Amino acid sequence: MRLLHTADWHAGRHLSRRSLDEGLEKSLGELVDYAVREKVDAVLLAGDVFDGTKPPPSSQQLVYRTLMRLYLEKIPVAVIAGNHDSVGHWHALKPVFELANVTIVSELSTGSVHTIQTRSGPLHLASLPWPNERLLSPIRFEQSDADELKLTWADRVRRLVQVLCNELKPGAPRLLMSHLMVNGSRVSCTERKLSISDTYAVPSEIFPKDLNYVALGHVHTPQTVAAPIKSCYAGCLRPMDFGEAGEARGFYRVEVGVGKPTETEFVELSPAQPLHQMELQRETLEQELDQLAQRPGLYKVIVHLQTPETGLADLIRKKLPNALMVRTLLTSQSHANDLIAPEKLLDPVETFRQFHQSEYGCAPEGELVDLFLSLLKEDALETA
Ligand SMILES: [Mn+2]
Repeated sequence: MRLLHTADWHAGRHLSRRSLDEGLEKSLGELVDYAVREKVDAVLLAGDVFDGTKPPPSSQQLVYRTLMRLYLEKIPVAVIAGNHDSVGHWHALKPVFELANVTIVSELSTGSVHTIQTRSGPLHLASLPWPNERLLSPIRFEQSDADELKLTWADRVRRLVQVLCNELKPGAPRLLMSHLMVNGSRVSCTERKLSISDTYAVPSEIFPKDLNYVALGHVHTPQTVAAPIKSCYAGCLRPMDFGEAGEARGFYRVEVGVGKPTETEFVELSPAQPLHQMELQRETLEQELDQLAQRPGLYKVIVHLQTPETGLADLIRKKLPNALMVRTLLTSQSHANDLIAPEKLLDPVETFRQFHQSEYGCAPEGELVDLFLSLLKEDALETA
């Protein structure tokens, strides 16, 4: 049986106010084309389908159109909610998408075990969406109340995985899909910091050895997790921040069968909106911008300068409209990262002076300080 394991689409994501959905649309198109061409039996979508709990209508349309294309190609889909998704939103969509052979699991439950009928036979799937504490703590296991109260968050996740996987019947491939942080995974720079901390991490030993595969979402770097059974993070479908520039993005092709070792292959997609971080010298700036403007992608431009220059960001954006972020770095700025003494932060004018000094290598002019003071007064009046 051939599966396509994907996760972390983050539809509706913006980078410096630019929507990244254009690149996502192309990647989703390639994903569906691949599923059709390679005769994939089912698609597993392991959470963070949307970037926020109130996704824009255009992003919703993009996701639903993709799911409908898979339905029209007779490829069943299973979806779980991630920490960025709205549990209620997916719950509301459930009855509609059931008609299109899309199985949605948004809430934590000991009963989230489904048999998905595919062209190559049935597939038994246990689903564990993002186990947030509020949804996890009301779940009861077969223990006395007093014992249950002693269970930590990780204990509860472990118990839930056990209970779910015990429900998986034999005779067909048995899988677990979860949106979860597993200890020791290599993280990217775009996951929410708390959600990848040790507080919300579980050891991979909690996955039962008799499963055929664990399809994971949450961590944005695609990887095979060190675990007793084959477990992978599909990673996000395309780069989402300049810190991820150049990292491989795509999905996993997974071959599973009863009594056979599971085989996985990472399928890399070339991003439609590649992200580039460029460090340029002021002397050759114009010339280099002209060249960059010929290449597709979104840019973060860092310019090395001898002296501060007003209007530089406007000049850069005029020549390279895809420069979403512009930073300047003064050659004399050796003390740029010096920390400002905390007591000085109490005086806003002094803080502003220090900021100007570290950012532009010189003290602000009197006129600029006056302007800063008038803005400060305006703000004080507004917030009073
Ligand atoms: Mn994510």
